[in-house]
Amino acid sequence: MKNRGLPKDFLWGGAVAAHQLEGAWQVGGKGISVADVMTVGSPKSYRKITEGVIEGEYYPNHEAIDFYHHYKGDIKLFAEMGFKCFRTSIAWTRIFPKGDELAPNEDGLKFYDDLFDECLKYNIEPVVTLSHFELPYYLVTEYGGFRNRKLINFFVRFAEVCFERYKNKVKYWMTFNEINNQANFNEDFAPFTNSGIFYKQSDDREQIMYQAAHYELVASAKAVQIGHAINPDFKIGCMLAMIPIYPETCKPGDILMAQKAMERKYFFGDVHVHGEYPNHIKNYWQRKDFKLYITNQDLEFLKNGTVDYIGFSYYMSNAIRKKEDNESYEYNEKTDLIGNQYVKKSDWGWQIDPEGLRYTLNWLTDMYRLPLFIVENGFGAYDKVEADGSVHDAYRIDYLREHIKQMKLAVEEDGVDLMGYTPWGCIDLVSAGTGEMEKRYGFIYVDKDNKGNGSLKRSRKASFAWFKRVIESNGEVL
Ligand code: P53
Repeated sequence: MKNRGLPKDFLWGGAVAAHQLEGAWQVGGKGISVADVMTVGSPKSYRKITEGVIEGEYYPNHEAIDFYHHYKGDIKLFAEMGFKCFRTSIAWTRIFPKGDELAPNEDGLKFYDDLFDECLKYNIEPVVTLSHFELPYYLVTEYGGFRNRKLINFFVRFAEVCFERYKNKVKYWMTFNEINNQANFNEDFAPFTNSGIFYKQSDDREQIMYQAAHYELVASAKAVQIGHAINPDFKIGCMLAMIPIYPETCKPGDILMAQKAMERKYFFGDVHVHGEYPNHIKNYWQRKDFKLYITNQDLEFLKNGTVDYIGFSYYMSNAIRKKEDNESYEYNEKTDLIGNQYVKKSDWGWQIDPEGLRYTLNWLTDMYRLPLFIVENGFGAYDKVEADGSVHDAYRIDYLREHIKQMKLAVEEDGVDLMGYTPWGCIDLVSAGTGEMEKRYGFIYVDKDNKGNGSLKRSRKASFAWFKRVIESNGEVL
């Protein structure tokens, strides 16, 4: 017999991040964030990170889709789709423009009051990420980003101000978006967006990454404790980028290699959930002779600030093989991942793997036994606007349908405890990885191109009506 469907109170919605849609980069006293110094890239190249805002460069996040001035109309469209929740982030630089101030910026706080009120008007529950790739740039230039222990308290102050201010409007929180991206320390994007770290030639990148991650994990744990004290009903989660790494074959070396690569990428979850570092990572640090600044008090904070749920993004899966000479199962994310011949890729090379979502939901449940929340999933694709203005995004519907099917199987057959599902970029926005507008995820089309031209006009894509039916039927009509 088939089990019941998704829970009645399942949180269907959509997800975005402040810097990718708000624009208004200098309105209301907002400071410059790390996203404000990144230019536009392409499907094959990351964005350039400039030293400050340089004249003549194009910075797509400065205006983005100007959600700051369009949010009322946009939320009305979300309500029309039947959203039960809306995931966004609070731009740190609206609240603390430089990051080290003692008092917050009232204009910024007021903006989010209005935004959350607008959601609540339609019974849309705000789901809020505190740090989503938008650290104050001043903390990078003056403090070195999360290389610096002082950042712990700057973040905690920011978190506390938000918890206190919105304690009656927001129940669901997450601390650091995709905290584990920075495990890929050999490239420059994740260290900068996660932690405001700009590596110098002489840096030991890996050691610095573990140190920054530690400070963030402590900052997260402190915030969780403070949040629960402010409102015991708060649900505060971590946020992981889940890209499972499969073994290429059943060769024992490949299996173990995949396991080791997974450990390197996902130990962050162990610390968030169990409040302590797993032995494999402590032993690894020892073997590498890393000198990390970790105090006993830090460890106590970690222990007492464990999360209530696991929020995660899922877009794709990866694979790995053990190379003959890799006796110690070293892992370099930048160079070691290999293609999977059994799955197709998006135009950006992301491997499409719906069953991988079910695998991920089970893996996280087996590891952590906490409620899960899929806070990002979706298909970045080029859309074509027809002469009559419509967008037939059947490919996006296909991607989402196949993933939702697997998500349902995980709940109904495997018994996974799942809180909700918020597809990424429910309205077209600036891509985090490439800065493009034309890598689109939305149910709502926004007229703007990669160079910044366009009317910013919003229109419904075919997937809009489709997703509305999905929500209406609680996932039964796909
Ligand atoms: P974009 C890499 C891999 C998986 C998720 O990404 C990632 C990234 C970073 O690019 O980021 C998350 O816009 C992130 C969002 C981001 C979204 O996935 O590069 O939380 O901010 O926009 C999609 O296509």
